[in-house]
Formats: sequence, C-alpha cells, structure tokens
Amino acid sequence: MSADVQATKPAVAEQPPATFGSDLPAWPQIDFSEFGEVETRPLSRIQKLTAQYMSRNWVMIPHVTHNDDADITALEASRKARNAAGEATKLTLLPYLIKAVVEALKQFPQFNASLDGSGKNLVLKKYFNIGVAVDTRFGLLVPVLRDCDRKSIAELAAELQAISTKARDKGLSMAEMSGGCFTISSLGSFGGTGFTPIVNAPEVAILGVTRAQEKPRRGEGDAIDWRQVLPLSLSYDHRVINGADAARFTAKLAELLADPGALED
Ligand code: CAO
Repeated sequence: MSADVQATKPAVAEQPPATFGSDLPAWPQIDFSEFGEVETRPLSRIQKLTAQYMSRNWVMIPHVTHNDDADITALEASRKARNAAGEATKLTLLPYLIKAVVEALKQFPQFNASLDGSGKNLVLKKYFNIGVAVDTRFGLLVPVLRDCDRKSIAELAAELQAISTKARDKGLSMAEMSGGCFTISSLGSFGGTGFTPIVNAPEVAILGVTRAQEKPRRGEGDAIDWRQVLPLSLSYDHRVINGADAARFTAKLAELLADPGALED
C-alpha cells in the first residue's frame, strides 16, 4: 500500500457505525390513476391493526422457517373412522395438530416461552394456550383455546368450531385473542406446499400447515406404498430458538402426528 492511500484511509475505530434499517426510504407516494383505472378501498380496523403487528414482528424478530413432512396416513384413517362412527362435532385435522403441538411444547419448553419486556429474560410458561388463525370477513383473527393439555380431541373440535364460527359471524374480543403460547396457521383446506408464517409475538414460534398430499414410499419388496403426507412449516424467533432445536421440535411433531393413538383420549 502506498503512503498516499494509507494517509486517507481512516482507522476502523474512527468510522461511524452503520445504522442499517433505520434509514429506510419513505413509502412511495404514487397516483396510480395516472397509469390506468383504479378503485380505492379503506382498510378495516382489523386489517390496519394486523398490518401494524405483522410489520413490527417481521422487522423485529429474526425469522427462520423450518420445513418438514408428517406421515398422517394412520391419523387420517382414525379421524375418518371416528367421523363415520358419528362424532358430535366433525373432527378436522386441527384438533390433532393442537394435541401434537401441546405434547411437543411439553418436551421442548423453550418453545412455550416469551422474552420479557426487557428482552433479557425468557419467561417459560406452564400452561398450554394455543392460538388458531381464522380467516374472516373482518380480516385475520386468532382466537386462543385455553388449557389445551386438559382437553380431548372431541372437546377441542367443538371449541374450535364454536369460536371460529363466532369469529366469522361477529368477530372476537381482545380477551378471546389474548394469552396464547403458540399459534397454528392452517391453510390446508386452501392448498399450498409450504409458506413462511410470521411469529405472533411475544410468542417465539408458529406452525404453518398446508395441503396434505399422497406421496409414494418404498414398501416391502420395492412395492409402492402411498402415504398421506402433511407439510409442516415452523417459523421461529432465532434469538430464542436455534436451528437444531427447531428441527428436533418439528421432527417430534411429525412423530406424534404419525401415531394418532397417542394423541387420542
Ligand atoms: N390437508 C388436506 N385437507 C385439509 C387440511 C390439510 N392440511 N386441512 C383441512 N383440510 C380439509 C378438512 O379436513 C376438511 O375436509 P373434509 O371435509 O374432507 O374433512 C376441509 O379441508 C375443510 O376444513 P376446514 O377449513 O373447515 O377446517 P379446519 O379445522 O382445517 O380449519 C380454520 C379451520 C378456522 C382454521 C380454517 O377454516 C381457516 O380459517 N383457515 C385459515 C387460516 C389463515 O388464514 N391462515 C393464514 C394466517 S397468515 O395470514
């Protein structure tokens, strides 16, 4: 290096620290009607609130999404047999997912936790309240089902049906959406093969599920064994949860979902 170049290069300690993210450009102010016909619709109150919380969570939480598959062939057989035998409330996949999540949370307590307001302590919860994302005309609502560890699949199915019907018909109170430990977002009835759900802070993880598909597995003597496979997408707060734990948690969920007998009452 020449003496000239060395003289103009500041010492590392003298350089001001970069402030990435704090110097974002303003939101573009564009008159779209200059380019073609448009219609302007105001966002609902719920949509505005959701936008604020989603933006905060996406910007403040370092997200990672871990993807895995669960073999739900036995679960689907059991669920359909129970429905055919005449359950009071039709059983969908969700109550089984809630039971599997509760069991996995018991085995991985760092997933049933929140950072406190200072960000310096992890608060571990001893209760199991699960939020479920529900698509309504008001926007996205997340009712929280309380004490899911003490409820059967049938009880969870009945509660889920009642609260999601209320959410769709009348909306929900803040109390009905508070106190959650972990959220499930099921897009299975719509389709998809995977997505990145946004963590519902101050929770530290969220499970997304998409459409179960038939997939071939090598059976005995190279026979093809068709399995029902459910895609799992677990997003987590990487400040609290590391990748190895996320992989273990998701594999545990898959293991639990493969054995419905252990989840049923
Ligand atoms: N794979 C294949 N089929 C699935 C499935 C999956 N993963 N999940 C549900 N289904 C099936 C159900 O089994 C049911 O079929 P059958 O009648 O043959 O049994 C059908 O789809 C309809 O299920 P459902 O949607 O009525 O019931 P659910 O318990 O699965 O879900 C609820 C309830 C309230 C979660 C759902 O209706 C909903 O609103 N989902 C949207 C969630 C959402 O918007 N998430 C995004 C959040 S981030 O923006």
